[in-house]
Amino acid sequence: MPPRRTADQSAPKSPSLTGALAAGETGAQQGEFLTTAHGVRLPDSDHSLKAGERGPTLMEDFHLREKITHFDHERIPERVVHARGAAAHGVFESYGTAGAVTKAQFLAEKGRRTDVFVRFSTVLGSRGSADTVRDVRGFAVKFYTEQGTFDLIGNNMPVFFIQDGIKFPDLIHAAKPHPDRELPQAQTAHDTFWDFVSLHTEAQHHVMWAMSDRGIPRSYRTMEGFGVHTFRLVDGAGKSSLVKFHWKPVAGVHSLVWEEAQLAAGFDPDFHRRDMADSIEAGAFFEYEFGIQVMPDDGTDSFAGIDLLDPTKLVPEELCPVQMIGKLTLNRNPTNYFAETEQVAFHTGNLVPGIEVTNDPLMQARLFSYLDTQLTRLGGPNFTQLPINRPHCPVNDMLRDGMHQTAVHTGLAPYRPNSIDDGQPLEAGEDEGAYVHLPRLVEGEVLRAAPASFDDHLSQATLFYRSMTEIEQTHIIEAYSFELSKLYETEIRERQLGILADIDTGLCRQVAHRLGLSAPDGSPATEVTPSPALSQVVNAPGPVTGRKLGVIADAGSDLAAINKLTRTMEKLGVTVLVIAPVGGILGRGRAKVTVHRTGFTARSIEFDAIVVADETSTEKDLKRTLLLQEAYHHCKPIAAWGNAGSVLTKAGIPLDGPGVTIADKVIKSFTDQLTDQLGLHRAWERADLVQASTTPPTS
Ligand code: HDE
Repeated sequence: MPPRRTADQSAPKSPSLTGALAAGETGAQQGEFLTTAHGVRLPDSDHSLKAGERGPTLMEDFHLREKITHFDHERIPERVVHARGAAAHGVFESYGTAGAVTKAQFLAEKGRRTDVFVRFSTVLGSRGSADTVRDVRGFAVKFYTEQGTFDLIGNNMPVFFIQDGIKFPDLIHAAKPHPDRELPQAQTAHDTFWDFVSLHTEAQHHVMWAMSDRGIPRSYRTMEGFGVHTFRLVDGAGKSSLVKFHWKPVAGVHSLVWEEAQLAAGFDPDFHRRDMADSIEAGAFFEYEFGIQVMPDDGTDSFAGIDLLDPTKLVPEELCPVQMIGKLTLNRNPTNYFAETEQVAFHTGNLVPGIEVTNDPLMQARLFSYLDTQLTRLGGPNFTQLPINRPHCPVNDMLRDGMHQTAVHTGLAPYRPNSIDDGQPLEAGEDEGAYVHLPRLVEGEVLRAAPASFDDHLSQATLFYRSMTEIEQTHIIEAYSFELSKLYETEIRERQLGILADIDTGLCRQVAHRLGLSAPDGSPATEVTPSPALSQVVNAPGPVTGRKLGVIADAGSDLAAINKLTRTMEKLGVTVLVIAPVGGILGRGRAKVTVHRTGFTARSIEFDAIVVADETSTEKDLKRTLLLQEAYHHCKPIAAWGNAGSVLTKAGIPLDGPGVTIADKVIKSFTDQLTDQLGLHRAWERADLVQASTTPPTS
């Protein structure tokens, strides 16, 4: 066995540029170890050239050229939008309940399992941007059904910024970094974005969602998804219903707080993708229920006065409940990021019999864009043959040739009708599973104009804001204040304040106050019924699966109790990570505990709750104090047992504070209370105490 290299030996030496190799110098052996005509000695080569010998010329050295040429072309254009993404494979299992409204087999048949690939993304940032920026998240699902591929390319917000697809390039130009200095990266807090949305008031409902906690999800595991547009489901008898698609995370809907999101962007820009990959690897799969709101297709394309073809509007769940029709489980990480996550090509036109689009003008533009964009991104029309894009059902089409064609087609007559190849391929009929659009009556004039029903731009922004709890409203106020403070142009700030005045007087006043501007008068919609289903704040503890608990300890701590706590929490699906001053193992024998994070690597953003173990040293430790104060400041559950309460006291955390659990020992009542606190996500009752203040709690 060759001797192991030490760290400082591992870097290859610089190549010698002195011409021919001297006797005894190592040169090319074979393949990529060949020397160049310049006599450059490549590292790691153990074959000697004799004095006076030279390696082949550059042109002759085909190994080098092949390798460098391939390397030079490793990058493909990143997505124009949604460039930053992370994905997972999984399975969708149907409850069969949608059989009443659609003939799509993968939905209609109870228990039928369909392979899926899901890609989550941010919209604005480039591929290397941070996961936790304030932005909309893409939630794109590819169902590889036996009737063909169905792509549901949705977002984590149920509405969109614009009503007509022709404005999409304008919206994205305004939201992307400024064209002169190319900044800011992955952010909406800049002049061109707010210029656009304050001049296009139809964007205001979506902007309100983006300014809410939905813009900074805790995890892809705790994020809802929406199809946004209204779709048409068709049953076996040709009856049509209008539906909105929903993904409901089994782990509940939760977000970061803004400061955490900012810290994570620095400490761990891969926060969401790491969380998903690690969890799936550990067997803590991500689960979502699939649901539909079903509305009658009565020819009006509207429901309860809401225009269903207007993608800036939602249908409150109180008016039309979401019915669950199946469950999605993400259970396998991609093997190769580029081959799968980067090359996956979603297309709104990938539909299966029983699912159709509607005449929503935004959707109509998407039907063109998703196919077109792949021609540049994936270099030609055969991207559907890439393994990740290939349907999982047989395909027999007459598409031929083109860049990167991998199929070896047989037959002489790729046209129909033909009399040469026995008339093959034949066109399938509807009874054989062909996709046949439901015939629809079209009448009236065709105009480039929006219907009058698209004119109401603000009433659902009002509805959303008024459906929030007080703490959620505070977060919205702070988000608007942050973003508008970052603008250079006061005129844009004032224009946006004028719109806020027409959404909600209180919201406008609060934001204006923080900007140091006066609040204009407005006339917000009066007849708005709040939809409590839009709020994320829970009153009763929800599931804790996938949550992360940090346990602060050191060599002197009660290690047996840490192991007991770990066993209990892991049974509930919670990951327990032990944080100690330095790495390694604490204790020995049965009571030994592995250290997962140290004072150097632990940061509060990683944990949903923090516990301090009994007998942990009370010596001053600034890193530990910061960890606890940050978690307390972000309203996370905090706990301690035995004498560890004094660690909290020294960090300035009141033992009787909201969301603080104290016990003598790790007993059931202690872990139950901690689990309940985790299930509530945050101790928001603490917010006034720690967040309204400009200084964190001090010792
Ligand atoms: Fe997209 N969108 N979009 N979009 N979109 C793309 O497709 C586009 C819209 C969404 O993980 C692109 O393959 C237009 C709404 C997601 O690969 C592009 C319009 C919704 C993803 C494109 C819209 C979305 C994309 C970029 C207005 C929510 C990521 C590369 C007419 C319902 C998919 C690509 C993935 C990606 C165009 C509007 C969601 C350029 C023209 C509304 C989740 O084709």
